[in-house]
Amino acid sequence: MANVAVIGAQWGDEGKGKVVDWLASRADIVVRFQGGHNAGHTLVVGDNVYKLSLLPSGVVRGKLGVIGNGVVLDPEHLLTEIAKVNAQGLNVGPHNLRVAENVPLILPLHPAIDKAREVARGASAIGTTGRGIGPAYEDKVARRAIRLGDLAEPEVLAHKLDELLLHHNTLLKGLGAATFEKQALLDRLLELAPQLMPYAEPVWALLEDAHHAGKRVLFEGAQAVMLDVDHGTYPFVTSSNTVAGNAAAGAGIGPKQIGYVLGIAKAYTTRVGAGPFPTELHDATGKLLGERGREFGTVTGRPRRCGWFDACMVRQAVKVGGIEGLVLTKLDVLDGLPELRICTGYRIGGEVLKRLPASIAAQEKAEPVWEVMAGWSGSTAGARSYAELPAEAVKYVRRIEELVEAPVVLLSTSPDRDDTIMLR
Ligand code: 2SA
Ligand code: MG
Repeated sequence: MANVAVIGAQWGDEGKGKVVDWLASRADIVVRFQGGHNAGHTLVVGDNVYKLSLLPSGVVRGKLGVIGNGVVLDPEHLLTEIAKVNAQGLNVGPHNLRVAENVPLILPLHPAIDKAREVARGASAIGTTGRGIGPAYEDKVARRAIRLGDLAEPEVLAHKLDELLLHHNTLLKGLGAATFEKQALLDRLLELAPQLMPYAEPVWALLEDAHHAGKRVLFEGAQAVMLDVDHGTYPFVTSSNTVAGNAAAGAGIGPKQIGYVLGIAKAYTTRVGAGPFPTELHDATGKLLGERGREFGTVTGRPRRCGWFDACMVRQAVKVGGIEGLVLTKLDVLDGLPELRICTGYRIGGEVLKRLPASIAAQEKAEPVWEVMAGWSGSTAGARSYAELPAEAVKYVRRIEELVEAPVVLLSTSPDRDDTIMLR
């Protein structure tokens, strides 16, 4: 089996956690390459429900978990999340979790700025998770980030904190928020260092060795293509590249080591946070999808906005994300709906487009071009073979494949790992 990268094909929460868990059983190493603890992956294993946001999902299956340099790492959160899953019976520690020594850190000032900015934006707020993801990536690109490896060098760390605070305290003052003190930050980081440093490693070298040893690596994406900082609905995006190409840069491997790119899409669409959403439903059907699909953010508990499947958007995600096959999840949420809609294009100012334009103003004006399909009365929940599906459900899946120009290789019919239909 080739190395696989798993990425979201919509706006996140497509059910990547379950699929990654399913694939992790066939892999040796599971790598996170972007995002941070803004992600929320729910894994159901028997009676246990694990809610992971920073840890690679593979840790639940006893695989080696790796946090790559492309992630932004909140050290406090990392230790808390490890303690939480270990209290649930896992055994996560430096023996099965490795963290890139060059990963940039999220410090308490990052969520402070994230939240203060959101307040300052008022009605035009992005709807971030408030976890400091954006400000931490800004620091990385601005070349002033504190990286994990810096914790081993107290003098360098002190100097870097000076530079960081010069910038951030000015910003925080401007936003009317509380500023941060160098000594307290330094003391805390040095206190955490002995707990964190045993995890630090040149991950690129670990992956190079793994490659030569014939180990199979799974790259676990967070968020999704439409939240990609370049290719998504900018500025209503997260601050990292979520496309499969970033698995290479965010882990320190060559692009050819990503053998296969698997995209995950829900059989309908959801979005949490603000921003354009052409197929959004503001009616009873939208409410029904949210209730049946239990559409609440894993990290923040926010209700997710719901709408019909947008084939035009997923097709675009397939192209820019390099998706070779799709997993369609939560088909059962559509059970019993008399009629289904799929968006095949957008009407924008009298013109029909087969892609979502980059302009946010145009995206907001986009009216879906609908294709209406018959629903099904039977149940697809828990189906484990294609033969168990109603004919209309099969038609719906086949039509999606045609429109998005990628085969549906797996169908997930419940959160349970075994309720998965392999189509190819
Ligand atoms: P941020 O915090 O800077 O990354 O927010 C920027 C935008 O990215 C969206 N975003 C997400 N969308 C869906 N799921 C995410 N993870 C959690 C989950 C979300 C939660 O899996 O449920 O619990 O609320 C996630 N993370 C970031 C975010 O909504 C902004 O639109
Ligand atoms: Mg999620």
